[in-house]
Parts: sequence; structure tokens; C-alpha cells
Amino acid sequence: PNGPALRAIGTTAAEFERDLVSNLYFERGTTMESASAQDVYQSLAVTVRDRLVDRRARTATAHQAANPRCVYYLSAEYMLGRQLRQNLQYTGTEEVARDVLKGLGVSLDEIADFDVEPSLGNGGLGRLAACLLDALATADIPAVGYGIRYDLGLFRQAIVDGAQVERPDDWAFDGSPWEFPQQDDRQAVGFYGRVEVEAGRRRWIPEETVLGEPSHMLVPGYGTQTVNIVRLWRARADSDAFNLADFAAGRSAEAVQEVLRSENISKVLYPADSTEFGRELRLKQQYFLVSCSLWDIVRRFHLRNSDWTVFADKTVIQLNDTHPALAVPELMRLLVDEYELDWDTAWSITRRTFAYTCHTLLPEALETWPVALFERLLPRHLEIVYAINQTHLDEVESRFPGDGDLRRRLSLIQEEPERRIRMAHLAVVGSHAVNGVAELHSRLLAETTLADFARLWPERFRNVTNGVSPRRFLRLANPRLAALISERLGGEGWLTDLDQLRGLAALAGDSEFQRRWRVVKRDNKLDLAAYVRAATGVVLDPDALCDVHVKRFHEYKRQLLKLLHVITLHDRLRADPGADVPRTVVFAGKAAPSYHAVKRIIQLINGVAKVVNADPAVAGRLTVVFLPDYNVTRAELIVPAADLSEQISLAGKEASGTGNMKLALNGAVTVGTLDGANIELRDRVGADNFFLFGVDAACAAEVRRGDYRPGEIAGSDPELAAALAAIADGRYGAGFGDVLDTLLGRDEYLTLADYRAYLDAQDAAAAAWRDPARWTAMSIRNTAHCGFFSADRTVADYRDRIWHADPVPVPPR
Ligand code: 26M
Repeated sequence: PNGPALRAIGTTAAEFERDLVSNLYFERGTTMESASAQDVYQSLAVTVRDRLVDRRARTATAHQAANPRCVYYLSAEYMLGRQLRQNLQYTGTEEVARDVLKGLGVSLDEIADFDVEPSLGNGGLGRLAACLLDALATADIPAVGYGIRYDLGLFRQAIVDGAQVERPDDWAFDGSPWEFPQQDDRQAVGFYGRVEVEAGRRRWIPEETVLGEPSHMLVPGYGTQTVNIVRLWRARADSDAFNLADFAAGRSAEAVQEVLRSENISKVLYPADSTEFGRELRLKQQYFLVSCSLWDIVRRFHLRNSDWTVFADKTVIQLNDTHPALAVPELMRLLVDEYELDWDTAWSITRRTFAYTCHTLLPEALETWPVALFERLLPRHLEIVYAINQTHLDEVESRFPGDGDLRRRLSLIQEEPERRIRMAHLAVVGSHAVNGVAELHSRLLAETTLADFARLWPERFRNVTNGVSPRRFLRLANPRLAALISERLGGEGWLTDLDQLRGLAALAGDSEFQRRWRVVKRDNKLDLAAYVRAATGVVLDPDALCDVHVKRFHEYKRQLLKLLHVITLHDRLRADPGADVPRTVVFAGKAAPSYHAVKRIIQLINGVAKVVNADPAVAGRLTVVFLPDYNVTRAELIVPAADLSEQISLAGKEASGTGNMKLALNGAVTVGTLDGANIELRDRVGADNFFLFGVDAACAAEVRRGDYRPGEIAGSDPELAAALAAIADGRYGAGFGDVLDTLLGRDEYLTLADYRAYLDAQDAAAAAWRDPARWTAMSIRNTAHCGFFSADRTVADYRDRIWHADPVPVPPR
């Protein structure tokens, strides 16, 4: 039982140093005297990682013995964030590592900066997946996350002449110490080909095969022995893909083309977070993920069970949006074609196995795939989809006879203008549970987007409000605040029981506590200021109100509304220096490379920032910065420094939002609309501690239906007219007529309709800021009442309402 792991589990300084130096010697082939900082980083990472391996081994043993129900999370995206500091903390070796490195003449902080985050996601959906895995492990729930190991993650964003420029994110370029490659578990994935019938059974004969090669990363729980894994698949060429004839004829370069084609499947993450349907490679990625993962899930099941009748009792597969929805026909294909179960049994197992989380309401973001493309790539899956649809529409017919319109709306196939497969319908039909990600979102899903399904199967629909990891977004990102909280609450129990933060509410008016709270915020702002200065040259005042709008760029998130506010503030301050409190406005976020309209908004923000920051009339009063390359690491820097959190999407558009939770948890006060989880946030922190503005979802829908005239609003509001005129006159750069046209034409996202209410809310925020005692009390109350937004609560909700999976404790060594 004391096996080989004995070498690397010691947590004394002597043991840690011995292993670090040994890793440097045997893994990097060097010694402390001649090691580069990169050598030290890689050896440190391996030393820390090894301290989790023993826990992982015991976790696997405990799961094998308990044969529990396992949660399999299927997601095309994960944004895990940097691993080094997390794993130092989860293994309790941070202090030891710091001391050992110091003794060796290097600083942990410098070495830790070599840690690279794997940015294998676009934004909220991928980061949610990472927070849920963290909470699953912390709750001792047996779980595996499945995903794709993209060679290139989400592009790195640079700002050149005020515009976004995308650069490749070769995240593993210097090595990838957190990954365990698992070459032995390679799995073949088929594409194209035809369906053959032998002895009355249909079987798919693929024309092309690609290998999926897994590697895993460890997902430790906090304060527990459990270490789960995330298994990421990478495409490798099957040696058969190599064109042997070309090769033998000396055309080796040509022969290699096939290899490249296969391996392209996991080459790059698609950087669009709403529309990218119709790209063959994207559909290939989705099937690649699904095929490899289901094979692995079935293999794991067979390690412990022999009878298919218990499959759904031992397995729940959560679909993170529709990206892995091909898992439904793929499981049917495995059960019916490969394992020869009858259709009805297979269908019952499939439905009981899957659950589906929807992350959007935007109709343009609902995935559909052209039938012609689907048929060429996955001919047998198309037959299965048709068969599922047949049974499904028969059920609709028997319950609502003669309602042809309803059948058309519920069909898995959209007929016009071209035949396409509706992935959300496939996911709903193939699952026993469907959830939205905030109360409002789940309600609107059932009332609008999926209303017909909710009428058909009301019992399938539920809500699970998102949450965030307090370990990453408070303890790791904001150690100063975490220390203050632990001091006052008398321990770190709040880290796994976030409702304990309520104990801070009694201190909200305590002037000494307030003073310490403000010192923490100010120190965090100094850290942010140092980074911003190095990255952009802009100097920030740590005493100014730090007002942040950080998230992916999307028109519905209304970065432009924030910018109109900035332009108006600039105007006002030129006339009256006391018109606003000293304020720093921080924008950060990436735009999909093909999303022209929001790339223009990024340009305009940079144009405004340049003018404002160069204007001596507002120096020390207003500063605007666009911080490039927003990612998890950058969020960990910005979020702890924020005073004001901008959550200003048009009501009814943001499914949940999770940045809103991270910011409130760190004591930022929200200015926000009644959208997504903002509503629940306001309910919990209290209306007095939240600056609400804007139309609600029902009103927004009504305005959009009526004849909304943005031009009239602009004409009747002089400040708004002045802001638009400032954009028009070219002072922020010539040619922003297109931006103005979208506002004055359709103004799809009601930016002008909400402008005045937004400015009023900002004025109210400024008034509160002028009274530090009042503001600090609001800030403290935000943190104190955020417990609900812990990912631990989210996982507990999934467990109780959907997964019904029990924890399996892992015994200590
Ligand atoms: C789809 C097809 C092709 C290429 C990319 C995609 C795609 C990728 C990511 C589509 C959507 C993607 O992400 C959507 C997303 O991040 N949604 C956000 O999910 C969060 C977690 O639930 C919510 O908090 C946000 O409100 C929601 O916008």
C-alpha cells in the first residue's frame, strides 16, 4: 500500500527540496547552479504535481471499490486557469515551496509567473465547467470532465493602433507540466463512409479514422483527499491515414498531407462564442470529443459492471450546451449497432443517462447543422437521428393529434430555408433533465425558446443557478481579503461553506473593519496599477473608484452603453471638475475575430481612452484603460481591485453571467440590469447594495415589438446627443459612422433607451462613493451575502435535482 508514491508525498522542507533538486537533475538534466528560471519552474511544477498523484491513486481505488454513480461532464471548452498556485494551496505546500526556493536563491513569485494558463475555452461556459469540476472534487463526487486538448487555445489579444489583433496561443510551447499523456488509451474515431446491412443489422463502415489520444490533468478537491481528472483528447493520425503509395514512390511530403488533415481536428479552438455552424471541422471536433469520451465512459463502466441494465444507474452524462449533443445518437449507435441491444431498451438507457444544460437564449446562438454535411460526415448518425425523430413525432401526434404546426416546431429537423439538424432539440429529446443557468433564464427558456418542449415534458425542466469557485476567485485571486475574512470569521471554514460569509454582515458598519477592508482594496488596486502601467503605460490612481466592464465582447453586453457614459462624464468634467468622483474605467475582453461590429467598439473604446487620458482638464478625475488579453489570469488581477461591477446587458439576453458573482464576492458593488443572475444577486445582497437600472426583460421584448425610435430618444436628450455628436465629429478617430448607424438605426440592444436610466444609476453610485463609510458598508454586504453563488451550492443543486450521485470519501494514507 505504501507503493512507489512514497518518494513524492513528503511536505517537509527537506523532502520538498530533495524532490525539487532531484526533478531538476533527472527531468531537466541540470543543477541549481546552471538552471534557468524555466528549468526551476518546470521542476517546481512537477514536484507539486507529484504530491497530488498519491491522492489520485487513492481516489481511483476508492471509486473502483465503491462502484458509485459517476458524473461525466462533456464540454468542448475548459478554462482551468493557472495550476501552480492552486496546487500549491491544495497540497498545503505554498509556504514550504517559498522557503525552499528562497534558500536556493530564487523567489516563488518570479517563478510562478512562468505558469501558463491553458485557455481552452471562450468565456463563461468554459470557466463554469472548470468551477464545477473544482466543486465536484471538493464534494468528493466521482467525476470525470471530458474535453478537447486544442494545440492552440483561445487567441491572444493584442491592441495595435487601437484595434484588436489576434495571435496564436501556443500554450504548451515551453512544455506542459500539468498533463499526464496516456498514449496507451488511444481510441479510433471514424468519419464519412457508408452504412452496411448484414444479417438485418445496420453498421457504419467509416471511410476515415483518426486516433484520439487522451492526456489528463488532475482536479484536486479543496480540503479533501479526492483528486478527479479532466481527460482531454488530442487527434493523432492513424498510420493507415498515411498514403503508403505516395510514400513508397518517394513523395513523402505529399503523403504527410493526410497526417496533417487528421491532426487538424484538435489544432485550434473556434474563437466564436455564438455562431460557427456549418464548418465541417467544427462538427468533426464535436464528434471527435463525443466518440472518444463515450468509448471511455463505456470502458470505465465495464471495469466494474457487466450488465447494461444498470448503466444509467451508474452513469450520468451532463452535456455542457449542445456542443457534445452528438453523444445522444452516438450512445444509441454503440448500444444498438455494436452491443446489439434492442432499440427501445437502448433508448430508455440513453434518456436516463443524459442531462442537458442550455447556456443561451439568443436564437442565433442555437446550434444547427446542415443535413447534407451531417449525412456525409456521419451517415449512420443521421439515420439514428431520423429514427429518434420518428418516435418523438409519433409521441407528439398521439398527445396533440392533428397539430401539424406543433410537429414542425418540435421536430429535430428544421426544413426551411435549408434542412438542418436542431441540436438543442436533439439534446432535449435525448435527456431526462434540461436546465437553464439562472432563475430568469430557466423561466424564459421554458416560456420562449423551448416552450413547446416544456409543454410536452414539464417535468424535465428545471433551474440550476451558476456559481463560482471561492477557492480560485477569493482565496487564490485575493489572498489579502481572504486573510482578513479568515481572521474575522476565525478560520477558513467559509472556503467550503460560503454561507459563513454572512458573519461579515455584522461588521459592515464597524469603522475599524471598514478601514482594513479599504486597505485591502487599495493594495489590490496598487497591484493592478503596476500591471496596467507595465502593459499599457497608463497610470492609475489607487484612490479612484475602480469601475470595471470585463467580459467577452458582445453587442448585447452593451460595452457601448458604458462608453457613452464615459463620453458624457468627460464632457461633464470639462465643465465642472466636481461632476463625478475620481474614477478609473477598466475595459477588458476579447471579440470573436469575425464579429466586426464589436471589434469596432473596441477601437472606439481605445480612441476615447486616448483622448480622455491626454486631456489635462480631467487628469486625476477620469482615466480609461483597455487592458488587452483578458483571460482567467487577468480576471484574477482585475476582480479583487474592482469597486464597481458593470453588469449592464440588455435584460433577457444574458443567460446568467458569472463575472457578476466573482466581482460581488470580492466586494464590488454592481450597477446592473434585471438580467440573468443579476436578479438573484440583487435579491441576496439587498436592493440598497445594488444599483439597478433599465428596462426589464418583458419591457425589452415589448419595446422591440413596437415601433421603437432611437433617433427620437437621441433628439430629446441633450447629453446623449452630445455624446453621439462627439463620436461623429471624429475626435476619437474618423469614420465611426457605422457604430452610430447601429445605434440610430435599429438599436437592437436598446442602448439609447436605457442611457438616461444608466446615467442616473451611475450618479447614485458616485454619490454613495463620496461617503466612504456608506460605500464600504455596501461593499462588505456584497461579500457577506454572496454565499449562494458558490459553485459548491451549484454542484449540490445538480446533485440533488439531476445527478443523484453520492459522495465517495477517499481515505487518507
Ligand atoms: C458554438 C459553435 C461553434 C463554435 C463555438 C460555439 C460556442 C462556444 C462557446 C458557443 C457558445 C459558447 O459559449 C457560450 C457562453 O459562454 N455562454 C455563457 O455561459 C455562461 C455559463 O453558463 C453564462 O453565465 C453566460 O450568461 C453565457 O453567455
